[in-house]
Amino acid sequence: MKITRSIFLILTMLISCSGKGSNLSPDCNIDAGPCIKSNMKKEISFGIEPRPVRAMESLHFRVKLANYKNTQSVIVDLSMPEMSMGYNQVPLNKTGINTFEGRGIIPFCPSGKGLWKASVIINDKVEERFLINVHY
Ligand SMILES: [Cu+2]
Repeated sequence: MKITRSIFLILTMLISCSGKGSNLSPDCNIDAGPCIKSNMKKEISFGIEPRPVRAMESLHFRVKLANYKNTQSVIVDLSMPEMSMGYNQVPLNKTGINTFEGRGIIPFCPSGKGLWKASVIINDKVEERFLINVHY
């Protein structure tokens, strides 16, 4: 059932992937380890394994938070800048005091472009965006 859903998700993405893409570039090197962004005293660490990060592989997402209070939910939304890639959100489970983890897949984009945007959504609000390069 879960596999069927994943395949459906990937097919939907392959079909819906359209647009010319953008001239943006990665703002962090996800292959080197977790990326960290901070805003005031709040800090988000975002990591993906295994590295290097590849499309069409089962990926482990890990978000670590510092100075966030009352965190009810953490979701990673995966999209491509200026492209329609369909819905792909990975809900994370709390695995430690400030650690949230989950598994997901980044699909192949027929355009060949590997720039993905991972938005970290905390309590239904986008807190931070990471532009990462994914290998095909
Ligand atoms: Cu795409």
